[in-house]
Amino acid sequence: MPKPTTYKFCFGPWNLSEGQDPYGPPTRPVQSFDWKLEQLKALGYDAMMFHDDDAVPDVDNKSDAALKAEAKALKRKLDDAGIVAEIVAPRLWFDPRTVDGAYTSNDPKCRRYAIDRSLRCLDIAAHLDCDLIVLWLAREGSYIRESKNARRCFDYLVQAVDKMLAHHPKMRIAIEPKPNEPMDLAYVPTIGHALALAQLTADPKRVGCLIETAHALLAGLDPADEIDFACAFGKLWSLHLNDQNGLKFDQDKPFGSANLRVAFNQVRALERNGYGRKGEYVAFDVHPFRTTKVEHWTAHLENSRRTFLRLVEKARSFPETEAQSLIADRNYAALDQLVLEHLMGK
Ligand code: XUL
Ligand code: MN
Repeated sequence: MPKPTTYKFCFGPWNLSEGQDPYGPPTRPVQSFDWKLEQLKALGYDAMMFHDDDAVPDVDNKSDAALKAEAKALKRKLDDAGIVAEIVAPRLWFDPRTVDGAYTSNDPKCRRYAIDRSLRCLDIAAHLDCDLIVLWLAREGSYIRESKNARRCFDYLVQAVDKMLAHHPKMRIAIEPKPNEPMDLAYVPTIGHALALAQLTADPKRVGCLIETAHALLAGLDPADEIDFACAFGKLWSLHLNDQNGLKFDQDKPFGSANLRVAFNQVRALERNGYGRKGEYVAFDVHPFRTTKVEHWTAHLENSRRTFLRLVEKARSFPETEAQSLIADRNYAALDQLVLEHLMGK
């Protein structure tokens, strides 16, 4: 029996958000990066995840030398705090040049910008001693199907990933699929799409995936099955646990808060695949509610981690022998109830 995994935890500066939504302004004051890093440390987390411009603000207007100096200063700050940079992700959905997609824009100048920006994201990661880039392909899709040639777009996506692979020989790339929002329909909606795309690239070994609970649920899939699928390929390199109440906007709720059983099954899947044993982190891509008061600002992060660890205990104490005999007897009604009783406890 391998030793049980000791999980390591991560979140990003955007997970201490200020409460703005498409219908209203922030409900909490803006906080500095240093404050966010302090909270992360105080909560006992091990790593921080970054967008390129979380690490180097206004990255497009910085010289390579300035980018290096700022990234190295951040690295020193993280080292002093004993915190690791888990991933860096290019923010390819904000700039006007990404309005019609980044790598898949119809405009070649815009596609060029997206690739150049991604290469700079790789540079930032390298300065932070981090070997994993995450691509959330936010605007790679369309609102109007006829507006883009999807066949060509898949080629553009592969070409963009190939440029990144060539730029840095050690860097790995994890694709974070999401089926919709902001686009109506995304070109890479599921882990199956992400891993199939990886096979078309110049170095499939360096292209894997990141699963986000809410994104899998929005695709109508069970996140636990997505985890097992990705792990069958040895390609689950990062993870955004959260929760989602049905097919709505991306809610980024605390882990387990909408469906504890679905959360339990994700933890079981992580446990049976030994997720974390190669140094992978459990990241919570969760947001405070808009209603959250300043004094409760970090509760969703504390709660998500607590729920995760409670569910690890539940996974490890699951009555496996009893479950196996019910499975052998095809008594799935009793198995169903066994799971519920176990989750409800005494
Ligand atoms: C968007 C999302 C992003 C990515 C990082 O839904 O999950 O925060 O995780 O760019
Ligand atoms: Mn995410």
